[in-house]
Amino acid sequence: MVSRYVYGKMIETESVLNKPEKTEGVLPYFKVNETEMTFSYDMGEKDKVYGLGENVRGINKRGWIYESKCSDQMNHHEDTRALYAGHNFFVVSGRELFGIYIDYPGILTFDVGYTCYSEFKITASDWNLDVYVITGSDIRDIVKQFRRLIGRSYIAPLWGFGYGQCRWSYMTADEVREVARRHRELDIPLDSVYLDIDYMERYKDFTINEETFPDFEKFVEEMKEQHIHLVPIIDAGVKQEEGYSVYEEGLEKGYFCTREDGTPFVGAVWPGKALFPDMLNPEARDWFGNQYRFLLDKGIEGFWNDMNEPAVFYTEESLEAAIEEISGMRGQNLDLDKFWHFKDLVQRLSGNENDYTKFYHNMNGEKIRHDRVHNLYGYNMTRAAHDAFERLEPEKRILMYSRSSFIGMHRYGGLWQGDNKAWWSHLLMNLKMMPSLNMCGFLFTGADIGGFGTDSTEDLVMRWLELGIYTPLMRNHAAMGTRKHEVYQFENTEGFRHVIRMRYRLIPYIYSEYMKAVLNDDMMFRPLAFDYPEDELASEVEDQLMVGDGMMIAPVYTQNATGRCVYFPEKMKLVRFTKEGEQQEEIISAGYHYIHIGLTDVVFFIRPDHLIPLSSGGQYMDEVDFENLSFVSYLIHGAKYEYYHDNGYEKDYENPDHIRVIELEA
Ligand code: MIG
Repeated sequence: MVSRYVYGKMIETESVLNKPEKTEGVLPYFKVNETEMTFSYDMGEKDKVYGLGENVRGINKRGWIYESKCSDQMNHHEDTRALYAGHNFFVVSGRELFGIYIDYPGILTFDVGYTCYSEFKITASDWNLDVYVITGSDIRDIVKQFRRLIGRSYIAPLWGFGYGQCRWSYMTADEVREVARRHRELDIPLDSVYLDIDYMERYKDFTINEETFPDFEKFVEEMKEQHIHLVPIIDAGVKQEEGYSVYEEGLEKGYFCTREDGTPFVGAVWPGKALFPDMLNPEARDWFGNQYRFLLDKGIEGFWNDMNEPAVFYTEESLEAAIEEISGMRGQNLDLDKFWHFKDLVQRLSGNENDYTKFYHNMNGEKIRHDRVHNLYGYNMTRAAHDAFERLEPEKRILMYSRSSFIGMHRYGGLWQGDNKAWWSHLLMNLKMMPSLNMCGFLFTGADIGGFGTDSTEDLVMRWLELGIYTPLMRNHAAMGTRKHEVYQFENTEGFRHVIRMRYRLIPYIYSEYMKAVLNDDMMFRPLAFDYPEDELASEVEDQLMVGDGMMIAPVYTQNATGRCVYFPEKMKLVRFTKEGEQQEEIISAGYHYIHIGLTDVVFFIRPDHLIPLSSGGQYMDEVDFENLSFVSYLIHGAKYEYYHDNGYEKDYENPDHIRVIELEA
């Protein structure tokens, strides 16, 4: 059951499509304090809190304080409060069971037993919000009801599920060709190579550097002949440069965010000074979306939207003020406090909250200061792209995912989990984030495999791929200046070939489970707690997941480990695929077991009376045969599997012919 409680008058976010009538009366569960603008809930000793989408820390969110404040977080750690998203949905499970969604475009704080272990306190920045309370028979049921409110999740094209290689600093078309060549030569499957900001001319959106990427259209075609898709990045900020048509046109039409006095707001990002398209103005959004045509016309079929929190490195005045203050320090004896302040002056320039109070949106004629609607920006950039794809390429599924997001954006694209590090802890974080993102409707997601911001190692890339083979988005990515970690940079070619090939063998299952999750408003990745609610040990497992209907995974996330402890909430079958081509199976009883998982082993577990369909693989998705399947199964009485398969490109998702029931007898 869903009830909607209304406080003040919310600025419309359009995250909820099917709004129920507002409920009169007192909000259940949470105490409301209008003057403090807070909601608080008394948590029982054993209460757990799930959800909040993209955030650091546990599957159970209790014990930390999180903020919904979309931020460019190049250096996030366990103590980071806000990542790139505003995902204000959670479920409390314990003495009581309920879900809450706070529909609110501004900054929110979720103190989940951080200040006081027994109190869950939510603080808003102004008192104009809608609160949805959802009750149901279990967590999954609550999630489904929530998802029904917010509408169906984005569906990616089949090739988007293939392995993708990215690196910030592929400087020329030849470097990109090299990635493709190495993969094909070594028989390591590949479906896409990403183009980071280096393909553009001076970081200008919707331009191509003709010197380094000559004859782009032909290049796209040449790659497609090898069944490889190029996926360019699009940044939120538009370079301020005379003669640059996107800038000039946007300026002339008044489509950029403005200062209070109506002049355009200028902030600095990659290209230096840039203007920010007013993604909240429907006309400007249409206009920005139409710009993608430049690349669609060149044969591009997928994009990733970056810097759309929006990230602002600095503004002219903030930079000026900082320089001014720093100049005043010249010749001074800087003691500790002053020195820290000096460092802060520069560090605080980027993503500065003050800058977010300096510009305005035109929302259907109403002038609204950015900080009040901050979390809607990336969402609406991606919506701009999506709506344009619907107009320009209505028949096609276009790959689209974004860095920043808000609930509602899940209808328009997926997301990647932002600038992680080549840390083992971030491999685990990738796993933990999958279910909370699924709760919020984000099904097409994954993290930068191998780690983005620091030097990676061969074993970390291998282990990360062993998780990545299950995540809908499977992309290896690294930052400029870090050690190269394309899989062919390392010695263990056979191991990498095997692990990535397993993705293509597993894809009939992964794709089928993804599509069913989308079409049934369900979760593809679930904590064990959701499937085994009566099992107290299962409810504490934070490093294993249920994937789809019949599978459990337990990736290795410790360096030099050759196995790990795995909790089995019930008897399951272990399946191990070795790089030598062996398939080993073993029945494991319920409880804790140490499971050997060699560096290149792909291991997963099947629940009783379930089956996993497998293909024979392929070098790219279009080579995979989804008809002639083999199965791994654990049969006691027999298994029945709903296999979803469409051609991966058309949009007739609901066609009943896409579902077939596969039955195996014991
Ligand atoms: O602040 O385009 O998250 O994936 O490689 C850096 C360069 C800007 C941030 C993205 C990252 C991308 C990088 N971008």
